[in-house]
Amino acid sequence: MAWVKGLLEGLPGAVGRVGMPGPAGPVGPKGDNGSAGEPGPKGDTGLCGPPGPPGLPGPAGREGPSGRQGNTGPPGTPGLKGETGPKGEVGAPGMQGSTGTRGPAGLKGERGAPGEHGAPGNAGAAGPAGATGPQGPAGARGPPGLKGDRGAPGAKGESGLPGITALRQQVETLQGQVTYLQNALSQYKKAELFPNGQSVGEKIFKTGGFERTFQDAQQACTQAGGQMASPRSAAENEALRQLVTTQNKAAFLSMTDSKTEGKFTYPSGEPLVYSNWAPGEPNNNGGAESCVEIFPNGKWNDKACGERRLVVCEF
Ligand code: MAN
Ligand code: CA
Ligand code: CA
Repeated sequence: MAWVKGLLEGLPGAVGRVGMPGPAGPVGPKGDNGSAGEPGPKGDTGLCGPPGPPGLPGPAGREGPSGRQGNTGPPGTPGLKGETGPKGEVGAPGMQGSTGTRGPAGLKGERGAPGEHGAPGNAGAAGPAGATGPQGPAGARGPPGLKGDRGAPGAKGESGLPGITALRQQVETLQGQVTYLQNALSQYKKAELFPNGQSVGEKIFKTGGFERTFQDAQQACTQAGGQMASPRSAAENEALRQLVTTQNKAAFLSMTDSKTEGKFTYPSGEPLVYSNWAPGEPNNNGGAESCVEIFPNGKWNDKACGERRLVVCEF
């Protein structure tokens, strides 16, 4: 034992200083292989392979459009002459004939009344010369003169009054003419009102079918001899509604409150005698609504006059 030896040989001195490191040892043995690394990136695409065999034929395409129409063929031979048409309608009774020619001269007139008293005869020739006496008294009244010549014949007298039979004939003719005109008028009215007009009472509403500002609409109606639509009753409003519904466009009416805000009047200045405002109207929306439109439902709305609305006139 070292310490035992130490005890026997005396106390050891102090520990000396640490010596210099020794020289590097020999190269150690080769270590174990490390673990496998991450796989590398994918390689580039290879070259294109050879083309495959051709595919099967596809189904037939859709039928093409039909070709263009051929040219017009040559005209056919003229047809046979048509049958004679039916007899025409009976014509209207003729108008009254013109005045007849002057009648023959009248019978000779009655003998005329005696003529006027003849003028006094001329003074007689002077008597034989004698002593000049005083002038005598006036002589007696002379005898009546000779009868005057017969007067010229009088002008022809007026023809007598027509007989009652002739009058009956004239009335009958006039009745026929009136009936004819009534039927013709009713036919023309129907044709005229289809499809842009409506007749109600003695009034006719007619639309031009176009839209205009109030001012232009007013001009169009007055120029045509009418005025803008002014329904003055429920019946007139209903007739107008039907017209507006057919056109499916709101139309302007003639009335405005341009003169006094809130007081609508006809063009004559007369206040409304009938109205059919929509709920809440007139509201003078935006402080600038002086005209009136009627909707296809027949209700009215005050509206700016500068808008364009269907033109409907009344006659
Ligand atoms: C709304 C309402 C009407 C008005 C119009 C204007 O429909 O206020 O009263 O006239 O707007 O376009
Ligand atoms: Ca107004
Ligand atoms: Ca309004």
